[in-house]
Order: sequence, then C-alpha cells, then structure tokens
Amino acid sequence: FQHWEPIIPLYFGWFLNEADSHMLKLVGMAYLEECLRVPEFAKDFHSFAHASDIRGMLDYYLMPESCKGRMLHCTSKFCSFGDVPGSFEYTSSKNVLEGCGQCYKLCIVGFVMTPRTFGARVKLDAEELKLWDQESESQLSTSPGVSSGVRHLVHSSTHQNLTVINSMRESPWYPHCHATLVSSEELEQSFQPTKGKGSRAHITLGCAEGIAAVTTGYDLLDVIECEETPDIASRCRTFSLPRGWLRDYGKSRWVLYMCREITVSSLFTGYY
Ligand code: ACK
Repeated sequence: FQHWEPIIPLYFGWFLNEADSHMLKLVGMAYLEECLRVPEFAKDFHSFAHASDIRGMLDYYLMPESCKGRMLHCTSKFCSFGDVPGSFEYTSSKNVLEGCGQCYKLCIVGFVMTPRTFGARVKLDAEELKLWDQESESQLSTSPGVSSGVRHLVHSSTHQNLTVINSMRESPWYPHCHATLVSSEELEQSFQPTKGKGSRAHITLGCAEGIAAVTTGYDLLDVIECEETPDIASRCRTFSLPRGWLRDYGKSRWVLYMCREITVSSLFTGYY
C-alpha cells in the first residue's frame, strides 16, 4: 500500500441508471414542449433554432460527443486524467474512495434552456456536496418538494421517444399549459434561492450542434448570476405553468423552476 497511486479518470460524477436516464430525457422533452406552448418562449426559441415546427425545435438540442451513449450524468469533479489541479487529492480523498460504487438519489429542481444548452438543475444534498469539487459558484436551490411521481412514466427503451411523449400527453401527470404572467414576488414566495456550494450541479440533456457539454455548467452559472442580481430578477418576465414557473432572463436565457422535484437514482464513480 505504500506505493499506492490512484488512477485518475477524465471526470467523476453521479451516473443515472438506464431507466432513469431515459425517463429524465423524456421528462425534459415534455417540459421543453410545454414551454414551447408559451408564445413568448416559442418565438424566442424559434429565433435561434430556426425550426419550422415544434418537432424541429424539439430536435434542436443534441447529445454532445462527450456524452454520447445512454446514461446521463452529473459531473462532480472534472479531472482530465490528472491535468486539473487538485485531481490527485480529490481522487485519493476518503470521501471519494468511500463514495465510489455507492448509490445516490439526485434531486432535479428545474431546467435551463439557452441557444447553446439544455440542462437539468440538480440540488445536491449534504452527502453529495462532500463529493462536489467544481469551479466557482453560488448556490441556488428550491424549497423542499415532494419527490415526483413520474416513475410510472419510465417506458421500455425500445419505444420511440415521440410515441412515449404522445402517450405522456394522455397521462394525468402531463402538464397542460395555461401560462399566465406572474410577478417576480409571486415566484420568489414559492421558490427560495440560497447561495453556496454546488449551484453549478447539472445534467446536460442536450447542446446545440458543435457546442461542448461543459457549456451547460457555464450557462447555469450565468443564470444564477441573474437570479442573484435583484435588478435583473425583478425586471424579467415570469410565466406560471401548471407544474412550475418559466422565467425569461433575457438574451434567450430561460429557466423552468419546477414546483415538484424529480428524484433519480445514480451511481457515483469515475469515467475513464
Ligand atoms: O455536462 P458535463 O458536466 O460537462 O459533462 C461533461 C463531462 O465533463 C465530460 O466531458 C464535463 N466537462 C468537460 N470539460 C470540463 C471542464 N473544463 N470543467 C468542468 N466540467 C467539464 C462536461
């Protein structure tokens, strides 16, 4: 053990199982479609997606090369096989050694949509925060919600996504859109942002063609900066949807705050 050296991966993270990866992709698409029924969002989205119909807009985000494959993940530390400072210490830390191979519940609290990326926001709990080691950030999280009952929407991966989305429309869970404009105060009464560690935690659901996955975290940080700037937050438009609030931070930065969190299962490990 004296000469024990850890093998440093490309990155560490929480990897969703296949069923939850599939479910979250579908839920993300369903929410995106819901947002597209808000005319202001659809108009703005069309301005950068240049798609002629909803189907085309839903196809705008693609899984980036680095995230190809079936499993979604939330990066806890990007190591670049040891090139990133602190990678060795992180990899050999007690928390990481003990955390590898363990299961964690990840809490999804919303979605961020920009011309570059589509990401799910993750609220890390105290145990998960011990494994979190990404760059500068401030923290935003929602008030505790009820774990969503969306698991019944997990379908066999042999189904085509479109077929599943169609069947989701029939489900009582599916959010039917009657968007109304609400005041910033109204949103803030239901949604309490807090500062701190872990605010950049996300799951990349898709990127515009040619955009790298790392951009999702930057877009999220950008949005968090808006959320924490009272001047911006008080001026932006917020639409109330049946299952959340859709907020326009300008420059085609949109955030969907969910009123009920979604919990997904994940395995913490390195990606080599
Ligand atoms: O969506 P992500 O967190 O953004 O997941 C992918 C994963 O590593 C594999 O590429 C993330 N990633 C890439 N480069 C960086 C970086 N410089 N800092 C933090 N995360 C990164 C990317």
